[in-house]
Amino acid sequence: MRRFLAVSTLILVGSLTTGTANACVLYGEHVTDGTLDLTWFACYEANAFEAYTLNPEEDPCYPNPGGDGYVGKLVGTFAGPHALGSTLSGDGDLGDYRVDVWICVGAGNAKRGILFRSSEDCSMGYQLILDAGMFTLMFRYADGGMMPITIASWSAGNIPGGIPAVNTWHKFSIEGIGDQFYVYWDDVLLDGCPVTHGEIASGYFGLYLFSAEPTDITLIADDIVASDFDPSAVDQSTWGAIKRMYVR
Ligand SMILES: [Ca+2]
Repeated sequence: MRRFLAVSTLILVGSLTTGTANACVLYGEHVTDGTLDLTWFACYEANAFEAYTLNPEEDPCYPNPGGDGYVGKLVGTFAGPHALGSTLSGDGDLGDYRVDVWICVGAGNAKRGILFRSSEDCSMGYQLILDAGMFTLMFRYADGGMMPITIASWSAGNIPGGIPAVNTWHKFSIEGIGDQFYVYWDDVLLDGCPVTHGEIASGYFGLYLFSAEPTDITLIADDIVASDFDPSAVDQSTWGAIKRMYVR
């Protein structure tokens, strides 16, 4: 019996480590051939997500992880008292899903990150944000008020790989299953996950950019993938425990 269980566990973990047996890509943005693959919309006037080609001579974010040179650029325009940029894609009915986004973290001059289960006007939803100084990662909840509320945060030694260097690419990921949130940095599950929070059940995914400085700012991102999965393949109550077995 014990041997049977061990073999079953191996098969189960094996099927998960191969990655996508139970996952289905819902939306993918790779800026294929230099044009946007998805429809993106702005939360605020003058914000736009646009296709952009990295210049090997001038762009500090070159090369991008996908290697094609084609990325997306979000511009945050200063409109006093701050510069803000947000863009969304997907569907407002998306509930249990995962989003993975590669972001060039920039020069430490702005908050940059991703939106999850966002409302159409970006006033409500969840966020994974790298702070402007790049010392802190924050999982936040926007409740419609002026300031998003930090639910969990990770600083310095608690960020896998440590404080990121300027203009390096990192993978931001959030997976929400009901009120359970698994937050990943470069595919590493962050300490304290899953985080339990039950305020928002569904919404769009997107990008977030903010600076208190009076200057225009940009966010460069690529390979934005939203995926669904079939939790019936594993017992719901042990889904997190099994996933942690194969997380690096
Ligand atoms: Ca690309």
